[in-house]
Amino acid sequence: MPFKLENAMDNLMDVFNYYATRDGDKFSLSRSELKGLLRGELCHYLEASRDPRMVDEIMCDLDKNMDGKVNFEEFVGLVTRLTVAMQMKTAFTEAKKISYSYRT
Ligand SMILES: [Ca+2]
Repeated sequence: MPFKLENAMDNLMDVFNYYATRDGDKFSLSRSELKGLLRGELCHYLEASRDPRMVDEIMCDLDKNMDGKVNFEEFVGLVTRLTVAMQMKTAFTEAKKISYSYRT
């Protein structure tokens, strides 16, 4: 039986490690590593990931300890917020479908 949540956690760590080990410090994402991760992994869920000007803004937003890098904890904050937003969007879409089906 697959353990979906554990698999999701493993995937989260794998994705972070894949991009974080591209240059220097393997425990955090530099600006260019974050840019690669946003473009490579979040282009459908985060429209701003396609706009190079937004990378700096996203970086500043994520970099809570203000060291100019995004560590795993800061990265997970982004994933958490996006996951909640996607869940809410899905729930809203489903509610609209139900509401529409009552009207017809
Ligand atoms: Ca940081």
